[in-house]
This record gives sequence, C-alpha cells and structure tokens, in this order.
Amino acid sequence: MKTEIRRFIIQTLITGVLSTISGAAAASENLQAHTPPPEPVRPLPKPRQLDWHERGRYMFLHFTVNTFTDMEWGNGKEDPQVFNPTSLDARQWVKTAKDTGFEMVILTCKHHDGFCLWPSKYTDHTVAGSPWKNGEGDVVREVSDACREFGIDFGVYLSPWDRHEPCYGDSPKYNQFYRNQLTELLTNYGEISMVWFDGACGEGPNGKRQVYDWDSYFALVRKHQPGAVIFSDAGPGVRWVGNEAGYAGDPNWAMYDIRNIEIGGGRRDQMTHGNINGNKWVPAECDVSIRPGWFYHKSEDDEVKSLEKLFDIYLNSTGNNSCLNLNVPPDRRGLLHENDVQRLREFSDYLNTAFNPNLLKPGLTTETGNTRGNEAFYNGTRAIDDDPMTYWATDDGVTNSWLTVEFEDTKTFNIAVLREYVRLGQRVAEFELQALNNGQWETAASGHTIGFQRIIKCPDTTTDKVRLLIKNARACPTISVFELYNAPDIKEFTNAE
Ligand code: FUL
Repeated sequence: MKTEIRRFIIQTLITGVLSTISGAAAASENLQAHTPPPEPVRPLPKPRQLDWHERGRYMFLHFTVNTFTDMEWGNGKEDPQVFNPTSLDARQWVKTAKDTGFEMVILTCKHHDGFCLWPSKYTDHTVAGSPWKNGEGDVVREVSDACREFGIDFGVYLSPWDRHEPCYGDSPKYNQFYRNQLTELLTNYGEISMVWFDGACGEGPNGKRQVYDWDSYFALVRKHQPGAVIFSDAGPGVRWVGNEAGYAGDPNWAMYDIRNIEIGGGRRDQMTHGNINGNKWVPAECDVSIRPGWFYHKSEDDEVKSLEKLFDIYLNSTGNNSCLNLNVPPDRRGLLHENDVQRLREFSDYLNTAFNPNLLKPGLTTETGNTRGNEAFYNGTRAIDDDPMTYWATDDGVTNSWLTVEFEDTKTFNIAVLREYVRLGQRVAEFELQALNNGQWETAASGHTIGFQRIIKCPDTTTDKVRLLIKNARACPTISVFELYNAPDIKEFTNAE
C-alpha cells in the first residue's frame, strides 16, 4: 500500500479526521505545539494524489503496431501480423526505469489504432493475432510482472479513441465495449497506480461522433483500483499541463476549477497555470517524449533530447509542482534503444550529483520575521530539519514574511528546493530567494508558486547567509523543505562522462 494512503488510514483510525491534518507534524518529533496548526486552505490533496506528487517522475511507454509501421497514429486497419518484436524484454524497460529513478511506468495498452497489447476477449485486434510468441503473448502481463519484480508502480493508458472497433460512434455500445476492456485491465494485472485517459475523440464508421461516458469509466477505476490516480486533461486526479513539451507554468496552482469543464475541451491557460480559485485539487502532469515522436522511429535515433534539455524539463515539471511523465518508446526489437538508455543514465547520474549534498544542514541557525505562536514547533529550523512533515509557519493573517539561514562559513549554491506542507493546502503566491552580499540582500531567484515542490535554478551565488522571502500567500505560509545545492555545470558534466 502506498505511503500516503497508509498514513491516512492509520491516522484516521487512531485520532479521527481532524487530527489527520494537525497531528502529522507532531508525530515526527517530541516537540509539542500549544498553538493549533493553521486551518487548511481548501481544496486539499487526497492521499493518492500525495503519493502521485511523491513519485516526481515516471515513464511513458508508447508501443504498438505503429512501432512497426513507422506511424504516430495508426488508422486501425493494420494487420496484427505486423506486430512482431524480435526480442521483446519488458524487464529491460522496467529495470532501466527503476535504475534511472523513475517510480512508475505507464504502458499504452491500446492506442488510437485499437490494437491491444493484451489478448482482450472483446476484439480479435490484439497480440493474440500476431506472430509474436505465436499469439500466446501478453505485453501488459510482462510489464506488470516486471513492475512487481523491480518494485515500481504500474499504470495503464487505454485510448478511448479507437479507429478499429466497428461500434465506435455508436455511443452506448462503444462505451460498454470500452468499459469491458478497461475492466480487463483493472482486474487482471494486480495493482494499477494510474489510469491515463486520452481525450482524443473522433467519428465512427457510422459518421457519428462518439460521446464518451467518462463518469462510468471513472467509476470503474474507483471500484476496482481505489488507489489509482485518474489522469485526463481535466482530472479528476491529475490534469494535463496543456502542452506536450514538458513545461508547467509559473504560477502553477494544483487547484483547478472543474465547473463547466468538459474532458477533451479544457482551457489551456488553466491547464498550464491551474487556478487560484479552483474548487478541486487537480495538479498538472507534464508529458513529453525523449524523442520527437511518441512512438519509435529509426530516423529519430539521433534526436534523443540532450541532457541539458532533459534537466530543463525536469526543473519545469518535477521542479514545478508537477510530475514528469517522460516517454521512452521501445523499438522494433522490443527494447529501449541504446541511445535512450545512455541518456537516461546520464540524466539520473546528473540528478544524483546535482542534488548532493544539501548545504542547508539541520542545526544551522535560522531566524524568521514571524513564527506561529512564537513556538519552536513552527520555527525556521523546521524547514531545514530533513523532515518534510514539519514546517515553518507564521501566525494567521501573516502572508508576507521571511526565513534566514546562516552558514557556518561561506558557501556557493545555484539550486534551491522548496516545499510547502500541502496537506494544509497550497498557499504561496510569490517568493524570492536572496543572498547577503556586503550587508545587502540580493535576489538570487524568484517565482510565484511553490506547492508540493519547487526546484529553482539561479546563477552561482556565494554567501554566508540566505533569506527566503514570502511576498504573498493565500494564507499563512507553511514551508516544510528548504534546501540549497551547488550543481556542477551540466556541459562540463556531459564532457566528463
Ligand atoms: C495524445 C496522442 O494523440 C498521442 O499519440 C500520444 O499518445 C499523447 C501522449 O497523447 O493525445
């Protein structure tokens, strides 16, 4: 069971719903608070959404008949005989993901062409009609088994748009067909952690546009996989960020106004930035491919994104209150290509090097402009104590304040990691990171939202004292993580490889 869901159940059982919110911080240390924690600012994340935030980055696997026909969108008329990977190894996909820091893989079990990577009993347009393993294979089974073996989560993509299925466009009939296929995936492959719904929609052979019954699809997920987070361009669990480049906006609120929004027809600006007045917690996912296309094309073997580009995407996705869903398409052999694997290793090595060591060690001297109730329980040390369950908070109504940390000697940094204690809601609307230079505070970096996690880059900055300035917030800020790093120059790092 996932951490947040387990924590939620235990806390609810022992102390009741109210202290689920207030007791989290107290549990991690002996400090006692006399002043109550800040009132939650709604909407709040659900435990399965917190688990999703924690993942940070996961891997999309686009694989189907398109891999063999060199297409991005199949037309549904492909002969299943074209699907013939020579040495498919799902363990290589999942092990690569795990080894390079990805916490989940999401497989395109069926893309728009309608070809199923598992032997669905509701159509013959599946792997069962292919020469691969003499029609006895099941790619979904192999990937889900590999996820259990290597200890990462498994998610499914099942395209509602189906260009093969004859009943597509006959809305009630196709909705039942789709629910049948979804049920197969939700009930035969163990725990599913994410269900990724693509909003693409078209006309069926009858010339009619298919009307998807989203509510009934989502109800099936809730019934069979209560821990799974549901993605569509408008949630309800996670929303699309509004582009396929891998970049969330600033601000990027996890809140989203789902009133009057149709799936497949959301407003791009709200997807990219969220909505400070949104009524639901629906954080953005950044999906992007490591290559120009979503599917493997030999002609793109030399167009794998550079390490610089991937790191920039990382800062703007995982580092911007979002998660990165990086697509790495298996090739015609049924393997992740050497060039992609090499880049993933470099990416993971760079992240491990860049985020180590944290210069804001627990025990450094902190000061704040305001501390909630003037109590140690909420003071500045709580942001640098290596425990994301404790936080610096101000008194109610104080939405503009600061936190300083003094180094023991002079340090150079170029990256800051910040987190809010979002179990009480996302609050910060504007912040600045400053360094003391000859008695003057100078700006190193600035931004709008922080949310679950903000990773912000700045020029190399040398100082013996830093200040986090919260300039504006929806309610008193709760800062649970403040870290600084001195990352190596990425170009030199690549050359050193
Ligand atoms: C889009 C699809 O049309 C693309 O082929 C790809 O699967 C992408 C992730 O979503 O809607």
